Amino acid sequence: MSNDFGCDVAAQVRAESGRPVDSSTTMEVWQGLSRAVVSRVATDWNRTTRQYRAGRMEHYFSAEFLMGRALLNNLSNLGMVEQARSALAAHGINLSDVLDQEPDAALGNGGLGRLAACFLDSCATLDLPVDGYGILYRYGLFRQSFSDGFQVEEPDSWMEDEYPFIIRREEAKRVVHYADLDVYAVPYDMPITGYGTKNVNTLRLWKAEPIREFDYDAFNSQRFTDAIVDRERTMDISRVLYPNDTTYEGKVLRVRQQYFFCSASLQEMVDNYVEHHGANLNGFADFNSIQLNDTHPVLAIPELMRLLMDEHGLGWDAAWAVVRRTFAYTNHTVLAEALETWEVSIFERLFPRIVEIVREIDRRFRAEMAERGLSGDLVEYMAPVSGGRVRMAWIACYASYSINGVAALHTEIIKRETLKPWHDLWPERFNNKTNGVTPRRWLKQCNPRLATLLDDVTGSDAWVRDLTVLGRFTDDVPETVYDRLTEIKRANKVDFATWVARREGVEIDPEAIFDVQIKRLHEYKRQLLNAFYILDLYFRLKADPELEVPSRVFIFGAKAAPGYIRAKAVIKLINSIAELVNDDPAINGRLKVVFVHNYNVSPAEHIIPAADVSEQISMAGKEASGTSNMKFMMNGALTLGTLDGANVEILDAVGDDNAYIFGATEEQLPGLRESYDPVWHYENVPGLKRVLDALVDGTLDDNGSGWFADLRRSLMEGGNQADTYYVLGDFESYRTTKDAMAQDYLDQRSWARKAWVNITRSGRFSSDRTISDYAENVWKVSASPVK
Ligand code: 26W
Repeated sequence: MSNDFGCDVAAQVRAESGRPVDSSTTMEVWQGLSRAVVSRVATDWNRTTRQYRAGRMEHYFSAEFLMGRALLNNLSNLGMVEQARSALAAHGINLSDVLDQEPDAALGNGGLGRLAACFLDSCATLDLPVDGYGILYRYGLFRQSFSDGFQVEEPDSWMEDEYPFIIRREEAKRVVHYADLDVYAVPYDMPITGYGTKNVNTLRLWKAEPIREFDYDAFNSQRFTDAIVDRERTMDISRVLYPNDTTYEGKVLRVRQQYFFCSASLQEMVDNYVEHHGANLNGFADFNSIQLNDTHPVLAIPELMRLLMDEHGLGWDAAWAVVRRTFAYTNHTVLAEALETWEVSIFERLFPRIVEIVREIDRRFRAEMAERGLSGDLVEYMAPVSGGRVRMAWIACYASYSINGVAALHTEIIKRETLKPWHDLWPERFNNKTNGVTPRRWLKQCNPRLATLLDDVTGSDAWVRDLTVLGRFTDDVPETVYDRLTEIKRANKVDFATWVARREGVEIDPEAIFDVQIKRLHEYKRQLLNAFYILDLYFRLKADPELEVPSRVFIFGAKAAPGYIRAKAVIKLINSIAELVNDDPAINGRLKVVFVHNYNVSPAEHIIPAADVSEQISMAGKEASGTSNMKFMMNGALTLGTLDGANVEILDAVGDDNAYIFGATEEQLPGLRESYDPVWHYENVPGLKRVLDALVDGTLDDNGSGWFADLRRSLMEGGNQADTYYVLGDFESYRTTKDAMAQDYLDQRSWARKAWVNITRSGRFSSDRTISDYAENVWKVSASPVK
């Protein structure tokens, strides 16, 4: 290996494998290269940490960080991709083969966890003193495979081999106390590099470990199981990520997890405060603020009260004054079934002191509201504790100085409905922070061809740190740019076709329209609507083989929560449609359906650059923001969507001519629902009857599960209560719009222009914009570049 870095890498690989590089496995090369990268950032990381700790900091508390792969991200941020490539090439090793060895760190369910990861990237890039805090799950989100088209889940042991990007900090461990158990919280730190900066931020993930290795007495008395029970109970705490997004379950282990990382993180923050600013904790909020990523970390509120009062001698009022200036809360969903409330009895069993504090918060809240003259009913509705349950969102609203939604429409809905009484009381606490995504991972790294075009058109790579730069190049670009854009998309589609053939065993034609829906499987996201369109198009083609429609490839990626049967039924349905359509000789490849199994961050990096159509088709009012919509836009896919979440703002950015909007609006829906008759739609909307009947007439096989009949029933039975998410109601509008979109695709030049508008107007959906807004208006932190 020729250069310095090459020598580092070779040394690390040899240390890893005990063999020369040429005789090491690709996995060992990945390990060695990754270690060489960590070694490169060590000094800057340490400097950044020390500098941040002396000043004001923001702390991002999140039960989920969906980080994906780290190696390419770090190489790219450090400007070392080419060095790495040539270092490996000297040994005849291909960099991309090595990158492919890396497991995804899937410590999140979906949007909320990936948002946290994009935010960390932006904070580091903007030199902001922000650290992330979460849990080092031994098992990330389950691995998904299909058996007869049914989803099968397996554990995701992503760290079983060594993982060089996370460093154990033995010396910084803390004790977390439960009524029935004391455990160690051991921090594992991940360096978060930024693009083109020396700052290296930290993601601190806590792992639960037993204080006593095991009970030696029990072991000696031959009671082997007894000897290890407590040990296993402790390890359980950080063992596995709960795979439920959007549906709340009051599992004891989940609340243990939540308290675990909140307590450990706060202990560290308080100790750091004392070290730098002395033992008087009244000034804590001058140097610290905490963003609560949904309600999962809300236990931090009573826990900070406890630390301030019980361990640092503050009285209630002084402690509450600190708390009120420390926390900011982000809401990520309006779905009622996602609101976390815990039985008081669970709290009592785990942490009696926290219950005392929560009850006192409740008592004072009630007194305060009575004094303000609120009605008894309203006070009861808003109370932190009521009907034997603790309500996490209410505690968050009461204690936080800032409450935000994640897209303009979403923020309006939480002000008007979900959190209305809180908005009535304290409108000044509410603000919007429309989500964003990092253009480093979601453009530069995943779509290098497009990145080169943008470098060429704009004359530099400044857009990587300031995506709004692209906005200056929307108009008046030479026509050749559109030709290059078309070629790039085409090349990405060819690459993707190869990837899909290898991974899923399906042949797809790069000439076809690649139409993509990738997100968690949920009824409100309406993958079913998409499936119905495909089935309908199939029947139309069967009925009229001469029908002139552009070839399509429909691509899905989605995991269903293991207990969410109806979501699993949709997966089975799409797989059944794929089986029906893909091999039908009469269709002759004009329609293909691919369900990419085990959808995750790195598959997304292959899929998105190859997409033509971005499906964002949730029932209006239900998708808080969406973030894949932004990733697609950045990569030149056009949105086919409802006026929901951030789609509204995407439409505003690109204009009516450059997006395809359909369906009932959030405003119209309540009126429409009053007289909604799904059966009328079934009988009268062209195509619907044929599609719905195919669920039960033997056209599609659900292997005797009865799931397809249940899907059909859920849409048709129960009067205007049926079809909660208005699938049949929006079908006609969806079909018309999607048909028109496909026709438009045939004019490749005009399509490329639309794609170009989308790319160049995506600047406001960079997470850098979101984070700058949080930093300035909520966190009050400013850039702190290390020298
Ligand atoms: C209690 C179980 C549970 C777990 C996770 C309830 C709710 C959640 C999350 C709030 C679900 C989630 O990921 N929400 C998504 O957040 C994204 C980032 O803000 C948004 O873009 C998505 O629209 C929203 O669904």
